[in-house]
Amino acid sequence: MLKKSTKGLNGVLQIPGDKSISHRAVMFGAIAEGKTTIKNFLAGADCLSTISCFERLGIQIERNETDVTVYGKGLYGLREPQELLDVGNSGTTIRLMMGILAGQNFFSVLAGDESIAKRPMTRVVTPLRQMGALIDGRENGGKTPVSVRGGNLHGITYELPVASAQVKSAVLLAGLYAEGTTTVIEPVKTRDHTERMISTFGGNIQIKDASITIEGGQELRGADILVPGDISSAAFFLVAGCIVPNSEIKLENVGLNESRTGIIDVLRQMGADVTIISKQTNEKEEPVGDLIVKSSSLKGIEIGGNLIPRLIDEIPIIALMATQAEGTTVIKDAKELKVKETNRIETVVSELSKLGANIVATDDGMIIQGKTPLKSAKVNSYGDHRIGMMLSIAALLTDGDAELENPEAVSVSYPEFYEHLASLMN
Ligand code: SPQ
Repeated sequence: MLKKSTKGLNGVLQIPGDKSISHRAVMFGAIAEGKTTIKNFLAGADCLSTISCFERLGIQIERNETDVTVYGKGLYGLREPQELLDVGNSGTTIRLMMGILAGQNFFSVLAGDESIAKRPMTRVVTPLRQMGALIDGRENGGKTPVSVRGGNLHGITYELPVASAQVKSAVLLAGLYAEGTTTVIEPVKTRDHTERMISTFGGNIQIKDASITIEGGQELRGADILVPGDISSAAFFLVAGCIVPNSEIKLENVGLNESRTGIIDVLRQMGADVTIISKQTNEKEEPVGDLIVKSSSLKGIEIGGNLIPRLIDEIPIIALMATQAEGTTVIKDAKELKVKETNRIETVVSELSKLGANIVATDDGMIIQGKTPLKSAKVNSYGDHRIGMMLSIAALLTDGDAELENPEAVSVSYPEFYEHLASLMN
């Protein structure tokens, strides 16, 4: 049962580590020479799947809550796994690992849960085959389970047909194993954590406008990584703070990488009272700051174009925010939502409609009319963590207690979510 908020949300939260960065820290740690330490690692189900896959590839990893040590064995230190590599619910794990496995002179099989079985893999399989990897699977390698027999790769120049950080990262990781140069050209800039991490681990990477180039055969060295709080997790409380009356929330140590801060641009455009109170930037590493958000009057806006990859995972919670804004919000150019953990156009529209929102699906997004009072209903996360968290925030505004089916999905990216929410309601 989800609770309605009566007194507003007030307090300070330390947002757990960034999911994208935690995955990459383990992956680069495994293929670098020597020890990597990771602090503020996200101990969510997705990142734990990444750890268990690398253990199956022969890498020793120690974890004490959010402190992780990876004993890297260099580019060619992984060994053929005896069992299937289970990626759970994690698209990032499977797609980035396919890039690394494409470089290995052995056989491996990857699979995950029901949601992963529906998600498209052709987008990574196509460039990796062009580089020389042998990949097979259901639907000609387009769906899991997929098998990879790697080795003998050569560099390619690849223009991404969709804006995807996962595809870009898979090609760059394979590029580390390829003979010659690998260049990826992005149609629109996507999150750049892989590029930053290649530098942090001592690798050489050139970025010029939309082209990213690396040379094969470079050796990486272990590093000490401090993972910033995940802005995609912070987004739920940023929106909650705006739409629940009498609220003021401080979120500490949130990652503010420009390629992820689209949510802050949208909050500001919609009229939200949000302040960044400190910002440390260490050029190659990840910028971090604290955020304060207060209850706000919001107005509808249009969201599309180059902004979409900078906030793709925040669209479910932005849709909820739009139900509480005056006027129309149009979200477009976001077809990619259809191939996430659920079809997020469908699940956002169906579940918010049950709560009384005025929202319709379009082919590449949704249109929301606000401001609408929300009513209590039985809703479902359908196993999608971001849908579960969005609905739990929506329930703070319903006229009675709402019921959420499959609430445990939130543990994929934010195991402490319900505890954090409850702490703000005291
Ligand atoms: O890892 P997964 O399951 O794909 O997770 C999601 C999420 O909501 O947490 C997407 F459903 O985030 C992706 C994101 O949408 C994480 C990611 C990354 O770490 O590189 C990139 C984005 O996906 P894509 O397909 O645009 O590359």
